[in-house]
Amino acid sequence: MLFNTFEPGKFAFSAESIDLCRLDYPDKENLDDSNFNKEGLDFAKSKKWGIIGVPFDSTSSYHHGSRYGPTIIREASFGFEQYNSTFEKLLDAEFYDCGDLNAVHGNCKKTCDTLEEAVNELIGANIKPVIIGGEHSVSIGPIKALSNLEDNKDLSNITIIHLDAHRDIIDRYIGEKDSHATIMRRVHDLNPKELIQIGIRSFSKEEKEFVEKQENISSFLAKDLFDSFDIVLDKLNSIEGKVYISIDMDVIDPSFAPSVSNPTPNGLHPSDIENIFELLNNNEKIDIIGFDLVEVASDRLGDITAVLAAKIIYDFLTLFA
Ligand SMILES: [Mn+2]
Repeated sequence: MLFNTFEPGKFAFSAESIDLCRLDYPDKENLDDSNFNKEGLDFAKSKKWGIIGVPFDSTSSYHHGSRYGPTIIREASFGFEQYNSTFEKLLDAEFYDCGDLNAVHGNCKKTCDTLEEAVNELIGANIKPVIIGGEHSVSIGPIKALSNLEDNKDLSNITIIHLDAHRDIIDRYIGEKDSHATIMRRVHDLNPKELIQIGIRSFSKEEKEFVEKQENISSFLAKDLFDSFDIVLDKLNSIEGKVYISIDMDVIDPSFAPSVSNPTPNGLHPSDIENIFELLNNNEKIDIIGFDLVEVASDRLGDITAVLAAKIIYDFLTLFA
């Protein structure tokens, strides 16, 4: 990189290059893909993060355009200072931007399988995934990759924190099992320790009934959080162990984040996300092992939803990288 230039193609403040060969594999020649992380390296404690953009929006049911999310969010990241004044901390940790996945447009399954393989490569280098969508269906890629590291090959030791206006937990959407509207059902199929849904305000009767029957789903409706956000913070403070966070940007109120695939009125305030991050950062009983932010749908540089999405990723990396 030339002095006094910048690379808008990568997330601001990311390391200049990623050389997987030089990262600390324990013994690259003798890796058993399924369990090498249990020996030598404690993946859950790793502070290394790698960004993968996923420009895919083929199953979006309303506004298209989330395929441009990775591009406009990265561009927006250059609006921030390296000193994060929200948390009074420099974003000076080394993290990587690996670029965008080669999405297979029109094929959700192939795209998610490709992403799972890409995340496996990151995990192999002890790097945790930060996924920038793209539509919400892509979350299954990193979540499957992480579940395969577990003894049971499922999520029984992993808590999923899901911020969204929608439950996304119907079994099939217009007949399709793999869709941005079914993603949390596919996650639930992997037997999470707990699925914590926050900011919910749009769902079918069938989804409501399904959730009520499950012992491992906790639900916080947006309307219940307007009186007291502390109920969700108390819940997050009580969790232990490994945690994956998935943020659908439509969890935020459309007055702050209008450019999403399915805008839904009466949502969260941007500072609610800051408060959640701060609380999770103070919870010493948890290890965050993966993060995604999805559903920003706009092709316009400087879009305010992209700016807010970039701020959320910037905050996340400031605290957890
Ligand atoms: Mn949603």
